[in-house]
Amino acid sequence: MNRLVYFPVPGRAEASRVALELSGLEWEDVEVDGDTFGQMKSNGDLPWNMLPILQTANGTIAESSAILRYAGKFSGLVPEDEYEAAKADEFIDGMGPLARVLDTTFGISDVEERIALRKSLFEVGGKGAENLQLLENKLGESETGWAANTTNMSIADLKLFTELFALFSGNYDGIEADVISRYPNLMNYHSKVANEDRILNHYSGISKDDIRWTFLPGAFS
Ligand SMILES: N[C@@H](CCC(=O)N[C@@H](CS)C(=O)NCC(=O)O)C(=O)O
Repeated sequence: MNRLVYFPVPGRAEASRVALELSGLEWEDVEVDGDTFGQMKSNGDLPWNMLPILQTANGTIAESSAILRYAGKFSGLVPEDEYEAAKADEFIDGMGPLARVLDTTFGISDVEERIALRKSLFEVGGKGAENLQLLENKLGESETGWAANTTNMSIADLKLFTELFALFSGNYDGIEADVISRYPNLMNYHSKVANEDRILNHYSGISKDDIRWTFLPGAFS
């Protein structure tokens, strides 16, 4: 049995959760709190001292993108064409700055200061806005509409869809959902992925009050 261990939020594990669900592998979604994380760390259970990890029969895989690539192979979401597979990998690795965009804000305990910094990140000239514009341009250049211009949906789409839109779930104070409406290609992309059969089915039990509401069709319209 595979065990995906992470905190009880979409974050860096959600793309792998979706890939595992589509893979046909037996797996368990193990959601832990900070105390359990601390114990796992001191027990030496975390290869790079961070979550997520995937515990498999062969051993533990760390790093969210490595887990996604592994699960993606079982779910048919790694392109068979080597060039397309490399472009999907490029996209995943290129998303690093977006994944880290809020890092400087987590340590700020003053709520107003934290909110002000987060808002500024997504205003013109901010790092967040720069990242969104880069993604907006990349989606505009994609002939297939998939993130890495692959023939079919790939692991790059799982990563982009889950990590980008989860930023606007309300889980991070100061980041407002209406920011997304400034980016028409991101809006179209949201609709394309949210309405893709496997994604639609995966989130069919999710309500609008759930932290995963950002993955539902029409979430940002
Ligand atoms: N590059 C790693 C980053 C993982 C990461 O930043 N994990 C965070 C949670 S999102 C963590 O474990 N934080 C706890 C800590 O650093 O003490 C990945 O993509 O898996």
